Amino acid sequence: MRRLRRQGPAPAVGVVHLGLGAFARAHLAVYTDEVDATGWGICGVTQRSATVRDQLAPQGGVYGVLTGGHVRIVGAVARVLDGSTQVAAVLDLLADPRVTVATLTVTEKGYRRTASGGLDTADPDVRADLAGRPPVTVVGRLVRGLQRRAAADAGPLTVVCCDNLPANGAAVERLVGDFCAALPSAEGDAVGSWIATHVTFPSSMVDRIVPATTDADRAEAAALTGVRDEGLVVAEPFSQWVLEDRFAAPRPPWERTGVQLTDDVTPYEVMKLRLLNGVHSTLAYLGALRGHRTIADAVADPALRTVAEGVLADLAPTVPPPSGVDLSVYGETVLARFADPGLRHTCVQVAMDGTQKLPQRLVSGVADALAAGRVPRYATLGVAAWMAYVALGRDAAGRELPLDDPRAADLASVRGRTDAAAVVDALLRLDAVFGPGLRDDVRWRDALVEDVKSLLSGSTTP
Ligand code: CS2
Repeated sequence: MRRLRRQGPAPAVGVVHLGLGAFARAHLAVYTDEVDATGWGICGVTQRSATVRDQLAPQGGVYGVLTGGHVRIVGAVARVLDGSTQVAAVLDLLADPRVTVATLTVTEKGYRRTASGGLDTADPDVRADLAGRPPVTVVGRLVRGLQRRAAADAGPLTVVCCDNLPANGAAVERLVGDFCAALPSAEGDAVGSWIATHVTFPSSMVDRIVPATTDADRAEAAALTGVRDEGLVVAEPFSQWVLEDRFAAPRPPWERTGVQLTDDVTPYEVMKLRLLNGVHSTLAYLGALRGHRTIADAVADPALRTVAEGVLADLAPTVPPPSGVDLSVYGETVLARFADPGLRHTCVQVAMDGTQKLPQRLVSGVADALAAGRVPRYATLGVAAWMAYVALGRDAAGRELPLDDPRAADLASVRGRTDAAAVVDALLRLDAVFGPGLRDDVRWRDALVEDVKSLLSGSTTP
């Protein structure tokens, strides 16, 4: 079968994107593709492996997005660089005056943050980037690229974080500042003050469910289009992007393609992280423990649907609703999206990187509820399910559950343990996940121990 290929010229590159995973291809690139302008092509940079470059380069960057039996061909990715071997080209692009926006989807763990949200300067990759090798980390790449941009006097640029972190723009701005501060002082001061006057970091809330692409998806798309597409991504019909309107330089006119520009993204971010992602993670851990393969299977299980509704009810009072949004309608929509049987989003995919996800998805909402005087029973069960997933490492049928987490070494001591109190106390000590206030809340700790105990004893019905 013929391979999908670009017809005609690629758009000129105006956006550089770090972390060209499936999500960015189904979200940012689709919005950008709809912008009717030729100057807003994306140069996508793969962050850790060359696979996406190897899939897309022979197709001229063109790929399809499979949604509910329909394939949409996307041409916005004009060029793809392999971040592991083409670092100099990435830095040159960040210093190119025609590039005025840098977007990021490197996942939570890509930022190398400490428990308090600063740059982890003890991380070996961060240290090596600071010492001056061709940078590997996203923050190292940004700062080294911006140093070149300052030297080239190439003008202002906007950095748009599109990862699921609270106040994601401010979070990246802080990390960039920390990197500059850790450089030799004259060098760090020079780039730091250039960034302060030439670069902005608007926050954004991004939302689209994009499961990993399977061979079956590629076969389905090929049957629909008659061409082979190695870069195919799969996505649900829903898509949302709320973006803080704080750009330092020209940007694609995304508002024409449905992006909501706003002065304050915070209420949207908190709502999405807690009411969508918090419920997603809860379903992922409990679903995996009960032997469900996908999130759709999990939410179709009446016991787990009750839990999902309970998490929504627990966390909604901790969310200041964005203007005009009814949180109960939002929650129902979220559950309907999870129930989409066509998505085949696996529980173990969502379960990955729990230490990076739990704080903003479940723990911060639990802390707010406790501060308001109540123990949020279902959100607590979500946290307990993560603990049981880590400790048990097996589902109800005895099948192994993968522990895919950058802090897997810190979790190893509880793997295989059956004493609920010991598991809870060991995991509560992880600063990166739980703050001291929570750890010392006896009511909450007791509720967790009770839930973990029943999950460890094989009772997966809450
Ligand atoms: C999911 C998200 O994998 C996960 O952790 O919760 O990727 C989720 O699908 C997206 O945030 C939806 O916008």
